[in-house]
Amino acid sequence: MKETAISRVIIGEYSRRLSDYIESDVVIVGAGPAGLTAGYYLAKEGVKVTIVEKKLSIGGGIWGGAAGYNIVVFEDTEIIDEIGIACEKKGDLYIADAIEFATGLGYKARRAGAMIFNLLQVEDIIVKEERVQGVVVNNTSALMVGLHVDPFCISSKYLVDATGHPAEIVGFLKSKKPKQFPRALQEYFMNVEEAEAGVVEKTGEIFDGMFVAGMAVCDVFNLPRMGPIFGGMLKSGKKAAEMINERLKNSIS
Ligand code: 48F
Repeated sequence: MKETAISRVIIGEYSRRLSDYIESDVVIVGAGPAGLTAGYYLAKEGVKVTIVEKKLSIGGGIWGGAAGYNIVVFEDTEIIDEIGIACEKKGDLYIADAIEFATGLGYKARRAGAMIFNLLQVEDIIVKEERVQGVVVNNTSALMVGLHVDPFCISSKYLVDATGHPAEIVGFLKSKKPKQFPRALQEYFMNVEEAEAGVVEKTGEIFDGMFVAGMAVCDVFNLPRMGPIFGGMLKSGKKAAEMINERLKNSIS
């Protein structure tokens, strides 16, 4: 029967992928611009990387541009050129179509080999021997309606919090280790120049086995917000990927 054949192939393939990636080198939480860029640069180097996204769609804050005006802005085109997104120079800035950016970046990350699981929400992390070792994952729909459903887990050598403004994954660490994370997870007033530079500078490992990238960096370090300018997000994702690539290479040799 065709109907059940379709269902069987979907269920079989999804289960195969999930059970393959249940032990990943890197787990990235959040498929926004920072997470997708990190995923792209890791997968390109052959790293087994899983991106977990709680929403149905990837792209995070890309889609809406500024207040729903779906244009995004960059200060340079280094990464955007590599991704293959068309840009137009406007004075000192470059603009791109938010829809092309979201879909193009997602396509590039997936094509490079990053596995993306959408509609799954990271609800906690695994910390053993003072090192982050993986994530606790549940079905977003079940969480949305408040069902009492137990989660499953994905292990990681390195975890990246790319959850944007809420810095949700650092929040789990903070709630259980308040002395190590005493600061409130909160951005400072908007300041584009400071935020764009600061988010890249502070991208890195904040706990053994756990990196932070993208807007979450601003929350963790109380840096300013920057609104719909995306270069810092891409550079932060790339920097996290390069740092993790380096660590993984060193652990092999
Ligand atoms: O918010 P988001 O786009 O974060 P980002 O990559 O980029 C920030 C910019 O979009 C913008 C900005 C900078 O110019 O101000 O806001 O740092 O993407 C974060 C993604 O993480 C998902 C969320 O649905 C979004 O797609 N996410 C958040 N919490 C979880 C999660 C979670 N617990 N589990 C899975 N996904």
